[in-house]
Amino acid sequence: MSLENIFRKSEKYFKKTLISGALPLVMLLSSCNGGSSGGGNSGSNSSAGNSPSQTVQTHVVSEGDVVNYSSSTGIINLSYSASNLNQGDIIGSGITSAAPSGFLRKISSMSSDGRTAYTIQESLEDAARDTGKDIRIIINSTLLYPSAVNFSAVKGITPLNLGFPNFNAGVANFVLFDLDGNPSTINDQIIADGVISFDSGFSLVLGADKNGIYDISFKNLISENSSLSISTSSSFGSVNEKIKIANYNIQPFVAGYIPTVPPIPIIIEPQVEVFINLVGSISKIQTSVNQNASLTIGVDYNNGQWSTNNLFSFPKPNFIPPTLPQASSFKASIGPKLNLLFYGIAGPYAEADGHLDFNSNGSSWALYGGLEGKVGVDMQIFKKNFSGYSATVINNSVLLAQSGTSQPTVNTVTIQPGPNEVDDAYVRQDIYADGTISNSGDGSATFLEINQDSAVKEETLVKILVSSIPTNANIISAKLSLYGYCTSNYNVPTITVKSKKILNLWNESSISWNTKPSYDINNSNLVVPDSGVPNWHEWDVTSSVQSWVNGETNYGTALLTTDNGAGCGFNSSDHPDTTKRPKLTISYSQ
Ligand SMILES: [Ca+2]
Ligand SMILES: [Ca+2]
Repeated sequence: MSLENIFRKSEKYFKKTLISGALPLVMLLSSCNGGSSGGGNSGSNSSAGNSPSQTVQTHVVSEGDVVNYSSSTGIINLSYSASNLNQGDIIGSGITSAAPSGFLRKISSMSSDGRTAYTIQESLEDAARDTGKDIRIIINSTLLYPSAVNFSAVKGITPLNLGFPNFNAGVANFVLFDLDGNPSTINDQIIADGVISFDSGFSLVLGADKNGIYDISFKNLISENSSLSISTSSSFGSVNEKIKIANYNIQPFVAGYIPTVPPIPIIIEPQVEVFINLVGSISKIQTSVNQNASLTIGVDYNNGQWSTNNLFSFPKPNFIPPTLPQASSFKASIGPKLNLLFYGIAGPYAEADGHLDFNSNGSSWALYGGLEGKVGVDMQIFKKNFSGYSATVINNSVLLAQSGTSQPTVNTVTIQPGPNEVDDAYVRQDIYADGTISNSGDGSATFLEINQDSAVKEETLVKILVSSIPTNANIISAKLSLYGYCTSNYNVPTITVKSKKILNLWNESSISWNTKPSYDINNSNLVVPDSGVPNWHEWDVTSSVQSWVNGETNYGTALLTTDNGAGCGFNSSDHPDTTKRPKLTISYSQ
C-alpha cells in the first residue's frame, strides 16, 4: 500500500475518532502486548508491523476531552477522570480548540483524581522507539491550498496580498532606527521604503524507526522580489537592528500519523516571518536596490550526516545610486523566513534575504546587491538532546556601482497620452435572470469600469506605449496610475484590484468580453479603500515595463477584481480633464 493510502486510511480513522469523541475521551491502545507498563525498550527482534514490540500504551484525545493544555508546563487538564492513563504512556492530540497545534506528550505522572496529566515532550524519535512503529512523513506545500492565513505586522507595513503561498507586503516610511527613541523628532531616523513579494513553497520528508531518526529532507522554494530603499539625514555610529516586520501564520494541518491504533496525528504549522535587518555604521545617505531572485534551498540529514543543496537565479538588481555618500559601511536586508513548527515546536527553517551593501571610506565607495539563503533544523522535536544544524547555503553579491566610474543618472518620465495615442477600454458581460448572456466592450467611454458580481462582470484594459524609453534602460520603477474610486455592495473596508500583464493583441474599437485577450497569471495587487471619493491609485508594473523595453510586445495591462460585489470607475484617456487621464510614471537608468 502506498504511503498516501496509509495516510488517507489513517485520516478516515482519525476523523471517526474525533466525531465519536462524545464518548469518554481517550482511545486506549489495545495493542498486542497489553501494557508491560514502564518496561524497558524491547529492542530485540521488533520488526515493524505485527511484531509485539510496543512497550508503552498510546492514547489519542478528541475535541472536548482536554479542558486546558499548556505547552510550557506540559500540564493537560482533562474534562473527565481518566483511569486508563498511566505514567510512561504516550498521549497525542490532533487540532482541537484546547490544543490548536495538537500535542505529542509522555505522561510523567497523573493527579490522584485522574483529571490532570503532567507530561513532557515526546520527540518523534522517542515515539518511534516507544511505539515500535515506523514514522514516515512526506509532504508538499501544494497540499495546503487553500489554507487560512493570519497576518500581523508592525506599523508602516501593509499587506497587499494575504494568500498562501503568494505573499506581498508594502513598506512605507518605516522607521528602522530612531536615535533618541522619540518618533516625533524625525531627523535622527533611518527610514526604509519598498515592497516585498514572494512565493514560499516547501517539501519535507522525514523518517524514524526503532533505531531513531534516519532521514530528514527539507526544501524551501522561494521566488522573491524585494525593493529596499534606505534614507537618513543624520549620521549614526554602530547600528544593529533586526526587526520582524510581518508574520503570516498558516493553519496547522495533519501531516501524517504515527501508525498506532488509533493513529496519533502529526501536526505541522507553517509560519512565515519577514525581517528587515540593518547592520553597520551609517552616515547621511539615500540609496535603493530592487531585486528579483528565485531560489531553492535545502538541508538533508542522512545516516547521521548533514548536507545542504541550493539552486538559484539572481539577475543583476536594479538600483538607485547613492546620494550624499559619506564614510559609512552597512548592510541592509529584507526577506522571508519559513518555519515549520511541529506541535507548535520549532523544526526546519529557511531564510532568504535580498540585501544592499554599501561601503565607503569617505573618498571612495561601492554599492552591492546581494542574495543570502540560510537553512537549518531545530532538532528537539525530532531527537532529544541532539544539537540542531544551520548553514548559509547561498551568499551571492553583485557590484552595482562604485565611485570613480560614471554614475548612471536616473530619469523619471510620466506618459499621459490623449485618446488617440492610447488604447483603453472596458469589457462587460451581463447575465440576465432568464439565463441569457450579453457581451460588450466600450473603447470610447470617459470612465473605465471594473465590476464583479453574479449579474455584471467588467474588466479594464489599458495600453500606454513606452517607446520613448530607451531599449537599454534599467527600469527602477514603473507605476500605472488611474484616477477614480471603488465601492462594494457589502460594506467591506477595502477592495483588491489586480493588475495583470496582457498577453495578446486587442483593439479598443472592437473588443468585447468574449474576445478579450488572455492575461499573465502573476499580478500586482492594490488595496483600494471602499470610498465614493475619487483619487489617484497606482499599480506596480515595473516587471511588465522592463520586459516591454527589452523587446517583448506591449499589449498593456488589465485591471480586475475578484472581490464579489465590488465595482470601480476610473477616468479614461477620453475623459475631458486631461490632467486626470491614465498615466505611466517610469524611473530608469542607463
Ligand atoms: Ca527621533
Ligand atoms: Ca479609449
